[in-house]
Parts: sequence; structure tokens; C-alpha cells
Amino acid sequence: MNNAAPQTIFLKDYKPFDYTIDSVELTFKLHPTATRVRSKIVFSPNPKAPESSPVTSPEASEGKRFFLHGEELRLISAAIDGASVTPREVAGGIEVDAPDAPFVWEAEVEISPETNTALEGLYMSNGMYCTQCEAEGFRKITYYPDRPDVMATFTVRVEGDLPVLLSNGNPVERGEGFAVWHDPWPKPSYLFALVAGDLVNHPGAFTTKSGKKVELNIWVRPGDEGKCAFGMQALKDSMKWDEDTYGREYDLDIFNIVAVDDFNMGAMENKGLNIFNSSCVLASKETSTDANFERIEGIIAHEYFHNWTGNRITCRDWFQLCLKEGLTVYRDQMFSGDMRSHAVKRIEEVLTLRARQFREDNGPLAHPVRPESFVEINNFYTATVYEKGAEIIGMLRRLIGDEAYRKGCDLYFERHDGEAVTIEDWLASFEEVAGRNLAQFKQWYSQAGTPRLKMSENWEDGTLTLTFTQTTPPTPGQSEKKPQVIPIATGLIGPNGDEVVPTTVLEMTEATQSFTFEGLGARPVASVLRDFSAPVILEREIDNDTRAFLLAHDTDPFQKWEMGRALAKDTLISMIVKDTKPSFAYLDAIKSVLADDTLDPAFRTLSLGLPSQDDLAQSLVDAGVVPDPQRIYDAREKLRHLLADHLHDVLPALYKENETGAFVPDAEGSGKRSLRLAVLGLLSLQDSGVTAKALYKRADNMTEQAGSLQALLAAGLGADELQAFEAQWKDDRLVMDKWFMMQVSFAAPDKAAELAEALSQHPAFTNRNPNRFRAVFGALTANHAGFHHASGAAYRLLADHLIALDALNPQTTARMSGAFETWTRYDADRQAMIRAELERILATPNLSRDTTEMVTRILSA
Ligand code: 0A1
Ligand code: ZN
Repeated sequence: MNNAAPQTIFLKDYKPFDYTIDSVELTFKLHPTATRVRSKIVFSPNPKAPESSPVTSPEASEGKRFFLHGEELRLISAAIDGASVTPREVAGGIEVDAPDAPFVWEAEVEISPETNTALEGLYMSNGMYCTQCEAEGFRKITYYPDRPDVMATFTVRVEGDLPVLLSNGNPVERGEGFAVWHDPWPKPSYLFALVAGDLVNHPGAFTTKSGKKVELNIWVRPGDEGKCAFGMQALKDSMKWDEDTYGREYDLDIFNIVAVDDFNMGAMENKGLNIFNSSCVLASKETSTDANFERIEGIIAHEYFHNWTGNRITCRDWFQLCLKEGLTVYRDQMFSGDMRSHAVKRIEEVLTLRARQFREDNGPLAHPVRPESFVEINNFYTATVYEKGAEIIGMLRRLIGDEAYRKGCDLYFERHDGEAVTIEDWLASFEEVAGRNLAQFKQWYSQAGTPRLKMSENWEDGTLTLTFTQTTPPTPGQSEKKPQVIPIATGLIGPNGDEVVPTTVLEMTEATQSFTFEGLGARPVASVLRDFSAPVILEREIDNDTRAFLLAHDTDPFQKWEMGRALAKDTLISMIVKDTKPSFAYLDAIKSVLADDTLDPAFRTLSLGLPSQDDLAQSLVDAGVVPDPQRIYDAREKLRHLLADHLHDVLPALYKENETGAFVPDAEGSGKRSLRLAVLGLLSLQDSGVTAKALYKRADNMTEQAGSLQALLAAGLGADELQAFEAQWKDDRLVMDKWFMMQVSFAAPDKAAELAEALSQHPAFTNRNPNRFRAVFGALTANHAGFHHASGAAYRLLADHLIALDALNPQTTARMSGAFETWTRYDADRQAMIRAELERILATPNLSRDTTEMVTRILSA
């Protein structure tokens, strides 16, 4: 693994590379354990490199020390301008003396894709060759300046005895046992891709708005052809949307997507050759749920949108990762909102933001959206960089308005096409078009932690004054926080329920600031932080009646939902802390939302959902209470039963009314199914699972099959159905992931670890496949009361499996170790058990740099 002493890289140390690259030619002779990679690269001194002395005569200089990254490569030969050279091995690569003038580098290396279990660089998955180069995987393919600010055009020849040979760009030549590809667009090495295998394609075509015809393909393993149509449509919709919304057209003759079973992340935006985790592209009604369809649509869009935000314009260095990721997430969110429902999408976004990013921002792994240092960049593909990064774009747009936002984007694309740039470059375009200084706004990129926004109200003589105070708690390495620019979208609702002041964006820039609304007849109720206009925690004095009032009358769907959520949380917290009975304000309010058929069923489902156990644990900590996971679990279960009782007269009708006809994975169908299945969850607590069992038998789609099974499992039933499910789907990897995951997710707290352990012995379990590993252990860590069971069994089990996985796949191990990030929330016994496991992981010989960094940071809490 990574034996070199871990080195910290700092943003402030950025220096351009000494050379630029004119062109790259690569030849791959594929072999499972001995692939040969030949490279021919034309380098020229970089005029922008500070220390590069002006080129005088080549004789005058001794040459320059020329460094290339390389890891796990066997060097066969190297030459400069045709003369053989012997490079020195140095940490992370090789070094050689090179001319301070243009020269040609040629090298040949040997690599072993079959034994590459880290799934980084060139590796094999089910007999297929594929690559993953972001962030720093290209250095496992050949010696190269593997950094995003070195952009070059690539010509790639792939030789191998396989029917399909793909790389980036346009096809140039194809013959017996070889294919040549040329990518005319300069790109950094992290966007390189190669795929070779026995694959079949689902073809498509798209004509761009300027009339260029583009060939589209989704490449899959034989047998999966029937699961590509939805992804293909999502791709075409994305291409059209980017033209309509951002004026961005596709720029090659061909766009290929490949589905791979073994993949560390969701998907990768390699130029013209996107590689997808098969779970993020393959879809059929029999095997995929509505949630899968929605996610697939969003990820296809995300990767496609990277073509402009990431590929044509890329990041100068990895500290700028949010430049491409925050922006591209924002773009895919807007796309999904346009395709489905903005209101529902926004609530879902906030749910994940709070569950993942707020959690991260509140613990030992907190870091700025643009970090200032890292040990292993793969550890920074985080909720903060992605989701908070997207929130920043949304705030920027809110502050400058839609028109200036679009103009700023146009200017950015025009000015920086073909460049590797920074957040400063991005913001400069908006400063220019909007004529405003964004210096304070920029703090969103550098200041970690979630701002707390306290609000108080004053009513006097027809004037409502809202006073806000912002504070951000300290985060690792940042004790002092400055006030940020916070757009607070606010509206006012009159006592009769009518909106008296429509949404206005209050722009807060000070630590404490007041805003007044004058000339009001009667005291209105303020609806604050509409559409979740900033990633902050709003704290306001508000009673349950006012919440119920806003839940009934607010015109802003996010705030309407938020009020129901606040009622639910308040109810649960007092059940946990004071053992009180649930408030009727909450139960009645939910009942009227459910019965209101003018509301979108998807919205009603979201309103019926209870805060997660993890969310409740954090709320208890915020209230100064040490969370007891079992108590949280019990209270939530109790409330589910009470809800079922309170709603029992409306449940059967809701179940019936929301039946859908033929399965269509659109917003309307999925909304109805989600409501129907949420209702089924409650019904199953009352009818011994009769309705759910009947649906399970009848279901002709995975949404209802998995949904009815989950309703049963959540009611402590479903053993027969689980068995039947396995028998039916044992040959379908992706569906079997659901089978593994569901049981662990719904296991009782005292059974979860035992079950996960048993499943890890199942013949179909393997830690070579990240999806399968996550299905079992991701589900275990998401089962809050199970993971934190007082026995500590789950902590031990997870640590055992992380230690074993680290030797194979550091990236996934490091990611999964994040499950421990909240450890200091809990009581002393649990903390001691977790600390012991973290220390045991850290003491593992040859632990990867990835996991070492993560565990060290977590332990430093
Ligand atoms: N850029 C991809 C995500 C990605 C990042 C790293 C990977 O391997 C370490 C793989 C994919 C995206 O945003 O979709
Ligand atoms: Zn991305």
C-alpha cells in the first residue's frame, strides 16, 4: 500500500508545473497481469512556472529536475528525445534531468489490472478492463504529471482481444484487435478513461441545437441491455436541458456511458466516456425502485453536466474541487427539479444536507468547502465539498438574481474555456456582471462549520422587526469565525392565513442585524428561511400552535414541511427526555396534511416521515442531553404506533386512492407510490402485515416489492418474504444488494450486529465489491440503535471488516470509517469502546494513507 510517510499538501504551496504538454500518445497492450503502457509525450517549458528561467541555449543549462508521478508501475524503458534515460525513484514517482526546452518523453511501463483491488487506475471487473483516474489514479497507469492543471490532447491506441475497446474522444480507427481514439479537447489526466470488454450497447442519438449529430451509447454486460432505456432518456434530457438552461452544447461526435459492477463511487465524468457504478445507470421496473430511477436520472445529468463544469473548464488544483463539484451538483439539482418537482426536490436536498453535511460540519471531520490542506485528496469527496458547495451556488444566485447568474456563467465559460481555474476566477465573473464585491461572500468557501442563526421578533405600531444573530461554532483548526453573508428568504402570513408580504430576500452581513416590515395592519407570522435559502441552523422561539398555523397556511412548500418536521421533532424530543405523550398539535396537523388531496402525494409522504434517529441524537446533544440510542429508538417506534392509531380511520382510503396503474417512474407515479407505501408501513403495525403481504405477492415492480417487504420488516414481520426474495433474485447483483441492505437496516437494535456478521459469511458476500460491502456495513452504520448498541458488538464488527478491507480498497475503507465521526456525542462507555476500535484500526500494520488520515482526524475530536 502507501508506505511513504504521509505528507500534508497545502493550498498555499501551489506552484504551476514546470512544463506544459503539447500532446500525449498512449498505447495499451492489454493483459490481465501484465498490461504494457507506452507513452509519448511532448513537453515544453511552462512560461507561467515562476522559477523557470528564460530558455537561453540548451547547452547553457545543466537541464532541469523533471518529476513525474508514478505508483505501482514497473518501468521497462524511458527516453528523452530518443536517448535512453534512467530515472531516479523518488517519493511518489521518478525524477530525471530534462532539457529546459521542448522535448519528447517516451516510456514503457507494465501494470497488473487483475490484482488491482483498490479500483483506482486500470483494473478489472468481471473480465472487463476499466479505469478510475480521479483524483490521482492516472499515476498508476503511467508516469505523468498527474495534476489537474496540466491539460493535454490525448491519442490512445488500445490493443486487446476483446470486442469492445473504448477511450476518450472520437473514434479514429478500428481494426482486428485494436482501436484508436483521439480526444481533441485538452484535458487533465484525471479525465482519462479506457474500457475494454465483452460488452453490448444500447444505442441512441442526439442532435445538438446547432445541428450536430451525436452518437450515444450505454455499454453493459450481455444480459443488461434491457436496463438502459431510462438512462438513455435521462442522458438526452440532460443534453437538451444544458442547451436550454446554460446554452451549453456537447462537443464530440460520440458520448459513451459504461456500466461497471465494481466501482468505489457513483460515477465518473471522463471526457466522452463516462463510467458508472452499475447501480447508478441500470434501471428496470422489475429491479429498480422509484428512488433508484430518480437517483439514476440525477447522476446521469451530473456526469453529463461535468462536460462543461469540470471538463472544458477544470480545477487548477484539488483544493478547488468544489469549483466543479458544487456547481455540478447545483446544476443537477435544478435539472431534477425541472424534471420532477422543485418543492419535493428541495425538501429531499435539505434532508440529505442535514443528515450528511451538517453532521460532518459539526464533528472532527469538519472542513471548509475549499479545504486548505489534505493528506489524501480522496478523503475530500465529501458532503461539504459537494452539497454545501452546491448551496453556495444557490445563495450566490439568490443574491445576484437569475439574470446576473446566467450572465456570470456565460462570462465564466467564455473566459476560461480550456483552462484550469480557481474559485477566485469563478467569483470574478459574477463580481463583474453583477457589479458587486463578493469578498465577504467568499468566506463561505473558507469558513467551516454550520452558522447558527438566532432570530427574535418585535411587534410595535404596525411594524414587525426581525433581529438575527449569527454565530458559527469552532471547527478543527478554526476557532475564530467571522460573520458571513446570509440570504434569508422571508415572507409574512397574516392572522387569517393570507400572505401579506411575499418572499423577500433579507441580506444579512453583520453578526447581529435587524430588518423591519412596516405598515402592517395586524401582527403577522414570519415565515423565515423559505426554500432553505442558506445552509444554516435557524433557532427561533416558536410555539407549536404557530408551527401548526404555518404548516396550514405557509405558501412556501419548504417552510410548510419544515413546520411539520419541527413539530415531530419537538414531540419526539420531549417523549425521549420527559417521557411525555405526543402532542395533539402534531398528530392533528399531520392528519390534516395527509387528508389534503390538493397537496402533492410526494409532499405528504415527506410530511409523514419522522426525523431520523441520528438527527434526534444530534438534537439531544444540542439541548445538552447525552443521547441514549435505545431510548431514541423506542420513542420513535412508540410514535409510529401512535401515529398509526391516530390515523387509522384514514389509512385504508389513502392506501386505496394512491394505487397507480401501469408503472411509470415519473414524479406523479412515484409520489403516489411513496405515499401508499408510507401508509402501508403504518397499516402493517395494525393488521399483522396482511395488506403488505398481499401487495408483496402481487407486486410487478421493485418499488412495491421492496416497499411492501420493508413495511413488513419494520413491523417485525417478513421472514418468509425475505426468503422468497432471495430465491427470486439470487442471480441479480443489484437486487441482492437490496436484500442484504434491507434486513440490516430494519434489524432490531440487539440483533443488527449479529445479523450483519452472519450476512458477511453468506456465500454472496464479498468485500471486493464496494456495493455489497456498503449494503451490509453501510446499512449497519445507518441502523443507529443497532450500530450504537450498548454491547459494542457493531463497533467491533465494523472495525474488523474495515481492517480487512483496507488491505484491498483503502478508498472505500476510509469513507466507511466516517461512521465513527459522531463518537463524542455518546456516553463514556460507548466513547471508550469506539476509541479502542479506532486505535485498533490505526495500529494495523501498513494501514493505508486514506484510512490513517480519516481515523486520525476522527480521533482528534
Ligand atoms: N467526479 C465524480 C466523483 C468521483 C470522485 C472520485 C472517484 O474516485 C476516487 C470517482 C468518482 C463525480 O462527481 O461524479
Ligand atoms: Zn461530480
